[in-house]
Formats: sequence, structure tokens, C-alpha cells
Amino acid sequence: MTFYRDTWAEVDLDAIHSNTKNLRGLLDENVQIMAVVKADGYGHKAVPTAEEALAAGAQWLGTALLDEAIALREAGITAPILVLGMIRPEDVVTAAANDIIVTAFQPWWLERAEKAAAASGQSFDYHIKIDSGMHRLGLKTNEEIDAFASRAASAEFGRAVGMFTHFAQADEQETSYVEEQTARFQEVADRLESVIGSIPVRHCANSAAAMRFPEAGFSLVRFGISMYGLTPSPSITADLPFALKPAFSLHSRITHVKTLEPGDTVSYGRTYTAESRERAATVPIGYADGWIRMHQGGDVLVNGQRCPIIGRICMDQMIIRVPEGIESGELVTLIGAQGSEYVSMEEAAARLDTINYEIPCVISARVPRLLQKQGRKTEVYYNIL
Ligand code: PMH
Repeated sequence: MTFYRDTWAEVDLDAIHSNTKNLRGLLDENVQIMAVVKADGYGHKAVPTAEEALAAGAQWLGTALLDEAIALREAGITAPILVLGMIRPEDVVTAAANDIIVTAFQPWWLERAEKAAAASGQSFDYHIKIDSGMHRLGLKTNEEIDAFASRAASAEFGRAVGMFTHFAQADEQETSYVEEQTARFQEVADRLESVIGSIPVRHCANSAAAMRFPEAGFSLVRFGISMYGLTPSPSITADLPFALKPAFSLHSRITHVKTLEPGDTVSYGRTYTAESRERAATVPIGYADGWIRMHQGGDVLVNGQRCPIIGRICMDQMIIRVPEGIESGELVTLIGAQGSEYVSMEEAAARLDTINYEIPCVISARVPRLLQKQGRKTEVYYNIL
């Protein structure tokens, strides 16, 4: 795939491979790994990420949407896929036709899914989502649980093949809520099984939980952020026997360099004024690429040195202050390393008062993703329209 713009993200598949392998090593042998590749693999591209994670020891894939799961199937991926979010109950037929496992989270949902399945004669597999304290999706009250269990036990088309929950606070020092949620999950899971019969898979751990309490992995853990080489929160990785390797970096090339005279202002709203004679360079990335205006004031790397973003970030371009000697065509690293300098995902996230997860997710499809292996470009993903 060709692209003509000089702004791109690099995704290091070797990093995804080694992160997955190292994470695998933390777990008991019979605990399986689900690679969470929703939101286009947290912005890293779902298909190559999924393939790499599977090659490194993951067995399952998780998406948020049925659409994402179907896209993986269309790319030829045959591993088991669970849609972690809600799908419309009538779409179970489409999910099943694509060998995709769905999430059942309320009795009414199962009732409607059964009806749709009956109308087409198509059976479907689902995991039951238990709300143990996140209060997002799932069975919460004992009335809901009992109603669900009795409907599931008499269902002709839907098969309960797993049960799961999600932690609200696995990434913080305080662990009592994780313990509370785990206890409630087990209690509800046992209650469901006593009516429905044996359900083979139980899972609750995201990256933070699996890394901190590997023994609580049940039969499956769901790795997202850690597989991409980022830490769920600063307090998590200190005790890991290996370093996570960030897979995502972001780069551009300077288009235009000029000298600012004292008093010259920069960009919309004239929020930056040159105090002395200085050099300013234009970089072809802007808020339409997901490089939003709040990055103003942050640093990027040019020639191994930190250079500040000055003035407002525009839709497609921004301006940085550079040392003498920097010319058009020079490499700019917005996230990643140059020489001994490094701008981390966490540094970029801190400017926006957000978390590392959000940054690669919001770098838009207008930024080509170059997939790399052993330092060589393997594929380009770029779909601007
Ligand atoms: N399982 C579920 C149900 C999730 O929603 C997520 C991430 C994961 C596993 C993976 O978590 P990890 O990336 O911390 O390993 N979900 C989200 C979310 O909804 N917002 O941020 C992360």
C-alpha cells in the first residue's frame, strides 16, 4: 500500500511477540490467553497484532464489536473470537455463521437471541457476563441471575460456553475491591452452573490483574495494554521480571523551516510570540490525525533533541521550535526514541490529562501504520476514506 504523506506510525510486531511471550511465562501452563484487539488493536492494527499474539502463545481474541470480530474472520483468522461488548440479540445468527462467540448479559437479551436463532435454525455460543462491581454490563442481582439461569437451561439454540467479569480497580495499590469482585464472580458463576450445568471457561483478569495476581487467572486471561508494551498504571510493572516493550511509535518529517523575528507570533489565535530570533519548523500532523490541540507545549524529538510544540495545533499541521541547522525533511519523533531521548506514551498522555491507552487509539486512520518485524517494514495499513 502506497502513501504520499510524511507522517506515519510504526508498530513493532517483535515487541508484541516478546510481550506476549513474557506475559505467557507469568501464567500457569493451563491458563489460556485472550489477546484483546478491539479498537483496531488499540490503534496498532488488529489483524497483524492478532496474528503476532497468536504466534506468540495467545489462543483467543477479544473484540468490543461484532463488526471487529467479522473483520478478523474476513482477514482469514480462525482462532476463537469473543465479542466482549453487547451485540444486538438478532445478530447472533450472523455471529454464529462467522463462528464468533458472543456475550449474554441479561435475561431479555438471551430471550431475544433465542427467538432470532430459532427463526433461522442457527445455534450460537455465548459467554455470560457477570457484573461483579464494574456496573457496566452483566448480571447483577440474584433475580437476574436466576431468571437468566433458568432461561439458559431450557434454551435450544444458545450454549453457555464461558462466564466472565471485569475488574474496576485492578491497577491500583488497593486490592480489596479486586478480592470482593473475585468472590462475587465465583459465587455467581457457581450459582449459574448449578442450574445450567458445567460451563468450561471462566475469566476475569485484564492486564493489571493477570500481572499482579497470576494465580487468579481462572482458565483464561485477557491481555490488552500490556501486550502492546504499555503498563496499565505506573504502580504495576515495578515487580515484573521483564520490561514491557512499547510497540507503537509516531513520526513525521519537517516540511518548512523559517526564522521568527522577536515579536512574530505563531499559528491561529497567536498564542505564541517569539522572544528572540529563533527557528520554527512546520510538521505535517494535526488534530485531524488525532494529534489534538492539547499537545501544544509538549516536546517532540528532532535530531535527538527535545523541541517544543509552539502555538496552536492546526487540523493538518503544527509548528515546533528547533535549533539552528535543522532543515526541511528532518525526522520528527512525536512518540518514541531518538538517540538517548525518549517521549513515552505516558508523557504524551499526561499532557492531555489522560492515560496511555487513549493515545494510540485516537491516532486516526489518516496516519498510516507501518508494521515492522526485525527492523524491516512488512506491511502498511492505510485507509483514509
Ligand atoms: N477485558 C475487557 C472486558 C476489557 O474491556 C478490556 C479493556 C480488557 C479485557 C483488557 O484490559 P487491559 O487493556 O487493561 O489489559 N477495556 C478497556 C476499556 O473499556 N477502556 O479501557 C480499556
